[in-house]
Amino acid sequence: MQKPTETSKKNRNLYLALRAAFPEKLSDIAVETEDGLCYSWLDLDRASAMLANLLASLLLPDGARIAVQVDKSVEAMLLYLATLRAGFVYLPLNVAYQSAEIEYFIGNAEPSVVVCTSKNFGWVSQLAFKAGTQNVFTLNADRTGSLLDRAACCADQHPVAHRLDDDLAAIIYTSGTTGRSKGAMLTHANLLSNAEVLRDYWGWRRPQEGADVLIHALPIFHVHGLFVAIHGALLSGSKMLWLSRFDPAWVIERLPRATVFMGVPTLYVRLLAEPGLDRAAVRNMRLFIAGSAPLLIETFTQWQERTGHTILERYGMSETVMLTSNPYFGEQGNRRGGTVGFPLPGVSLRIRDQEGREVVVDEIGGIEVKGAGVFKGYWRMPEKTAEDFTNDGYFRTGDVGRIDEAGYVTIVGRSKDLIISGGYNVYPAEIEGYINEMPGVAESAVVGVEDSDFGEVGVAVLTARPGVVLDPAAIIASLKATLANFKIPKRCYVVDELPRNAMGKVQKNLLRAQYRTGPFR
Ligand code: MLC
Ligand code: AMP
Repeated sequence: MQKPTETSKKNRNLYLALRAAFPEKLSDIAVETEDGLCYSWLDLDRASAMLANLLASLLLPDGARIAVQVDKSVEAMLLYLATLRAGFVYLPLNVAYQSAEIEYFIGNAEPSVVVCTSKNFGWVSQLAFKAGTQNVFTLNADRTGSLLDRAACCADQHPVAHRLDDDLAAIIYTSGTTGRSKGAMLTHANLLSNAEVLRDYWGWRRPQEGADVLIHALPIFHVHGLFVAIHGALLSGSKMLWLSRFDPAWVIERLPRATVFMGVPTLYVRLLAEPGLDRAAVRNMRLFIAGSAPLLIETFTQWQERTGHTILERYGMSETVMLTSNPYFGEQGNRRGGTVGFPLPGVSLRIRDQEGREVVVDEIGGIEVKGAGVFKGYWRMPEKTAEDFTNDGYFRTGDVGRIDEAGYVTIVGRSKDLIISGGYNVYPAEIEGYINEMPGVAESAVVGVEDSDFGEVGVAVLTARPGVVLDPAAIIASLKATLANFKIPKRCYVVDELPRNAMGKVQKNLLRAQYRTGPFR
């Protein structure tokens, strides 16, 4: 065994790096909420210490998972920081998930602590206790709940737990093409290295350099809002104007006081629909960043025309954090609409065809990546992990793209059967699995079709068993009772048969073309 070097033994806890970047004046405001509440940098440090002390007092095993399904709040962010600080593993869950989905995550991740809203405590605690979780706390957006009550009795100083580069910081569940979600294991080094690269690449300004102000309008249970946005602000000592949910009017009201905004394309589409979005509103803005789903060239161009700003599009995923970005600094090149820019420093990105040959300039193939941000593997799924990495250590993203002569990467599609709707991933296999179980259904196919608001939405096409008459509205209602709302197909059709190719495989491309438009039926 190799003897650890001095560097490898150093405390590499991500919180330590974030804390070191706090501004000197800890009494300055770090976060301001939409209802005017202000948190200083000292408040962030003390409150996360109290929560970390609470977690530490529970005597949890090493590597314990802290599963959190709560509404967006500053306290939820503090719980994330506290989890890092105490050295445990943060496991955020979309608030839209319902009981069957939560049961799977809790069963799979076996968290030692579950934090949910008081409204959901009944059913969530039942599932958690059944799965062996010993601690269930509540946390509500109005700062009530047992988590904060208990933390109020804890000390506000906490020594940051010693963690190495390779230790887990978070598990982010991403849906799988087989219908079952996989937990992407991200380490302290994955998250810190990516945050540092983005700080430099996007020119985040420290307070002494004119201070950035970020409008934080994204949910904090995914990579975009939790890591890219929060780490970016904390690592540069920038203030956040914190919105508990995206409301275009709230964003526009805050634009004159802000310098950075991040959003999925739907947020830009909805902002463009607001008459208040004009050059005066964005006069102090430095940077608009988009990602998580393809940004339409129309949105990119309209934004330029309306605001005079060129959106910077970047590309990433839960398993890898951020991979590519259009340039911020002019000397690196222009921001090109329709492209996701260049591989970020430290990211090795290649495109290979189906035979595994690296393609030439402008040729299309599967995107594979390697780099410090690439995750450690899927939680308790070694076979799936092995399947998704090449023999020489590249991660197969499942995205299809090309690189042009100047080095810009363009994503042209996906080899994985995935719908990205308003920045959320929806795996058709999961929805089809539920539909196929419904009485009277013979088979189903869920496909993604264009949508002007969400970019893409799901449409379900199904066939009935002989002699059965199916009601599409009842199918949708039944799905709504089981699955997170964003996964529900927006339209549903019952047909005599699904189109198949010579191999018997359903031809989803034909369904996509056929059901591109049309009423719910
Ligand atoms: C809401 N609805 C959606 C939806 N969001 N339908 C499809 N796709 C979505 N994304 C539906 C609800 O089911 C509901 O339907 C109706 O819209 C209104 O719900 P709502 O909750 O009021 O919606 P709204 O608040 O308007 O939310 C829309 C949104 C939200 C765009 C603000 O979806 C959002 O915040 N998206 C961001 C997702 C994100 O952060 N992705 C990052 C992933 S990280 P009904 O029928 O029930 O009324 C990643 C890696 C990377 O991808 O590169 O960043
Ligand atoms: P997630 O699993 O939620 O992290 O989603 C990751 C996926 O989002 C990627 O594999 C891409 O398919 C998609 N994605 C992220 N950013 C972009 C982008 N800028 N353009 C197109 N697709 C994107």
